[in-house]
This record gives sequence, structure tokens and C-alpha cells, in this order.
Amino acid sequence: MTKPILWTSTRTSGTIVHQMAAAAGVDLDIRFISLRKGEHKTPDYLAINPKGEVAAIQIPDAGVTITEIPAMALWLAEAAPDSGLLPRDAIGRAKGMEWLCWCHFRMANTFYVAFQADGLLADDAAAAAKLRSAAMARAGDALAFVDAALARQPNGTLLGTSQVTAPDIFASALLFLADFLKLPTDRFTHLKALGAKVAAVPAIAAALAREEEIG
Ligand SMILES: N[C@@H](CCC(=O)N[C@@H](CS)C(=O)NCC(=O)O)C(=O)O
Repeated sequence: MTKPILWTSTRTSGTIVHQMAAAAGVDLDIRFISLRKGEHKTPDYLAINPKGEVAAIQIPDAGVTITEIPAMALWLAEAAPDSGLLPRDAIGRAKGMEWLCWCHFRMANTFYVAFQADGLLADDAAAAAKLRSAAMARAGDALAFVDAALARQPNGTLLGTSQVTAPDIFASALLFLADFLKLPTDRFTHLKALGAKVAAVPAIAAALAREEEIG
């Protein structure tokens, strides 16, 4: 059997998948590529992932590559069914997927818009500033929504589990993106506590430390 390969890049959305893989304990060949050097646009990489993005999980034995964070999370959970990355029961798993899809959609239509406003409206600085500010406000609303959901759950996790699950990892990454955008996050106390809980999982801490090392 050839080990499945996680293609990723440090400090990108690939970090979310890297953390999920670590939390699940799935044995992957992890390969970091450099977006700065354009390694995601080489013919060899495009043959693996025609989207030219990270992350991607290549499964050589099946001749397939899985992309998109919720789909990769689901595959990881199936590959390590006892890991608790997602609940095993149908309702728990569906609720987990619901949160993953929600985080994924918010990341794209809110956080990424804030990051990309200047590029999207490169010829109109005032419009770009307006777009960025609107996206930042929506990002704040999204974090408030997660924070309120956490306040209602036992154990301070999105699914109420004692163990951190894939949605918790994704939600914590949104908090990290907010910090990167310099969006004030102090009021999201439940989400901050979740972020600390996620970062304290030894396998996740090790994955993050490895990314720091690589830079
Ligand atoms: N929808 C994708 C998003 C992937 C994505 O946006 N990846 C970024 C890194 S954060 C990327 O590879 N960007 C390179 C590019 O678009 O040129 C997912 O869920 O994985």
C-alpha cells in the first residue's frame, strides 16, 4: 500500500487539514509545497490537483485526489473511525458536516473577501476599503455566531463532545484568520477557550510546531 499524501503549504487553509490529519492520527506522507514559488501551478502538481490549490489528499492506490476541506475531513474521519474526528452516529456526523460546511462557506465568502478586497478592486481603493470593512463586519458576526453556539454546548466544543472534533479545528482556524485580519476578538471568550483547547491537543501542537519550523 502506498501511503496517502497530504499536499499542503504552511500557514494556509492546508494547515486546517494538517491539524485534522494529526488529530485523527492518520498516517500520511505530508508534503509541503511553496505557494510563493508557484509549486502549486506546476504541471506535476496540476496533474494531482487540477485546481492548483492546497490542501489535497492524494490516494495513489485508488488513483484519486480529494480536495475541499469538508470532504478531506470526512475522508480522514472514515480512515480513522475510532479517532473521534467526527462522531460515528449518523446525526452526529451530519451535524459535524453541517459545521464544517458552514465554516468553509464563511471562510470563502467572508474572511477571504476581507483578505482579497484590495486585489478584487485594485483600480478603486475606496471601494476596496468599503468591501474590506463590510467583510470584516461579517467576519465578526460569524465569530459571534460560533461563540454563542459554543456557549450553549457542554464541554465548550461545537458538537458538545469531550474531545476536539474537526469542526472545532475549523472554527479555531477562523479565529486565527480574524487575528490575522486584526479583527478584535477579545469578546469571543468561548471561541478563544476552544482555540486554546484545540492548540493543546498534543498531536495538533506537534503539527503546528512542525509548520513553524518549516516557516
Ligand atoms: N476550497 C478550498 C480552498 C483552497 C484554497 O483556497 N487554498 C489556497 C491556500 S489558502 C491556495 O491554494 N491558493 C493558491 C491559489 O489559489 O493560487 C479548500 O477547501 O481546500
